[in-house]
Amino acid sequence: MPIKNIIIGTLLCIFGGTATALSMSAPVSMAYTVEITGFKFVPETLTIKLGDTVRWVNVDAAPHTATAEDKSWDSGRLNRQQSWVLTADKRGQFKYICRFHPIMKGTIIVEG
Ligand SMILES: [Cu+2]
Repeated sequence: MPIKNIIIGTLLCIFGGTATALSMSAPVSMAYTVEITGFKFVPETLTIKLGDTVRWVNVDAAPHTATAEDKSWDSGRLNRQQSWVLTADKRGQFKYICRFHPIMKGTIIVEG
């Protein structure tokens, strides 16, 4: 094998490795799902990071909402098979309810 090819091969390995390391350390946002089923939010408590998204999907026949107790966000009415996505842009612990059935409670914890 000519020496030139060996050098190019080595360089590709070095840059390939660097690219992998960079992509592993770059922030990756995660997408979570909360299923609304049986008049419950599942999971009831979800811990995520800033920039992550949460999708509420209503699989019940009854309509529901996901509404922050402090009213900072509200899915509005979600009929069966409808969903709504929230992007976490603030740290903290956010309790939420269903406006139609306030006994339904959930918590989203956003860490930095
Ligand atoms: Cu409800």
